Amino acid sequence: MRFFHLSDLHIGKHLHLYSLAQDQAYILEQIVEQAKVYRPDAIVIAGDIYDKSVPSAEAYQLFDRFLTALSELEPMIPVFIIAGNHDSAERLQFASSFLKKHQIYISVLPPQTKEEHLQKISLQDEYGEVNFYLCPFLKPGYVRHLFEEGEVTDYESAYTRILEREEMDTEKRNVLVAHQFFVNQDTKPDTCDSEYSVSAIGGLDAIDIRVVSDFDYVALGHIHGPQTFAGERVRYCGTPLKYSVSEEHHKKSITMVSLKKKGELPEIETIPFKPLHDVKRIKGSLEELLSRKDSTSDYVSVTLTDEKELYRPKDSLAERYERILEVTLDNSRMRALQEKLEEAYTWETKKTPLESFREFYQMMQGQPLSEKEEKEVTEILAEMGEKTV
Ligand SMILES: [Mn+2]
Repeated sequence: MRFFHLSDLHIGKHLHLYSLAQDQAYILEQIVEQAKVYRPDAIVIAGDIYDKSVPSAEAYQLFDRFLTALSELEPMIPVFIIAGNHDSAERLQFASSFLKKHQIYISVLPPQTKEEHLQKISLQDEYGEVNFYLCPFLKPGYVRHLFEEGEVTDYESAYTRILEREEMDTEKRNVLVAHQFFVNQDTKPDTCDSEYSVSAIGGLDAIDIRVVSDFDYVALGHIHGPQTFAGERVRYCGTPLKYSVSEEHHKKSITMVSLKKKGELPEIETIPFKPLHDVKRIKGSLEELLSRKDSTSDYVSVTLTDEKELYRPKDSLAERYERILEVTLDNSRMRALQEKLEEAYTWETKKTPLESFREFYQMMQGQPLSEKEEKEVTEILAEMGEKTV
């Protein structure tokens, strides 16, 4: 049996000021095309379908078009979807019973009553049954009421309890679809800038992978760079597109998992995505960057190294580069300014907030604070409860 593992589509996402609608439509079409080529037995999407809990009409249309195209494949390929932390349960659930008729299974909330269980779908292959357990993103508070007091104290205990009550048949092959922050003992996954909400609570959301050690494969979403644990048995497949400049070197792909017979490690293959536009950093003097021959339609983060003052460099760059995300300066002047700023913020310097602000103002404005301004700043700082003398 083989299946596609995808996650973190983040449909509706913008990269800086650019809508990625076209880029996303292009990538979703590739998923459909590759499904035609490889004929997987299932397609798994492990959360963060939409970028926002209230998706735009355009985002809905994109996803709708994608599901429609998948459902038109013959023979039909079942699709398993869970909600991530970016998705709204109600909105993702819309029409889910209708979708089930097209073998599109959507799970948006963990069990809410003692009778409810994780959604489980069983498929067959030559070695027997494979059970797919869909576990949408959960916080301890979502499930605490199902257990005795003190049983659920954190993310890890919540997850352990939720899986235990499934009484899974470990003689059979089992696949978990999940959207959480998993760690391997103390090894955390590599993160990047587009996951701003991941582990924002200082690692309290970490769940050790031994909690999922009974599964034959764990299809994860949440972390945006592809990576594996436990001999490829536990895997983050990553986003289908680069969603931040920090991902410029990521290789985005569809993960194709081949499950063998019970007890054997799954085989992982990656089918690379071809993005409509790449995301990259470029660095050099304005003249160098304007004379370069590389593609002009990619999303670029530009660093200019010119020492001399430039006249509206962004305007000149825009003639050569269609999609500029940001333009920053890296020359001796900026480095000196940066150093001074860092110095001003260093505790060792023991500067009072007012002294630091005075220096900052001088640096930015090229003149000292007037008496009146200094008085106002002093008052504001006092209000903030800071020591200003
Ligand atoms: Mn995500």
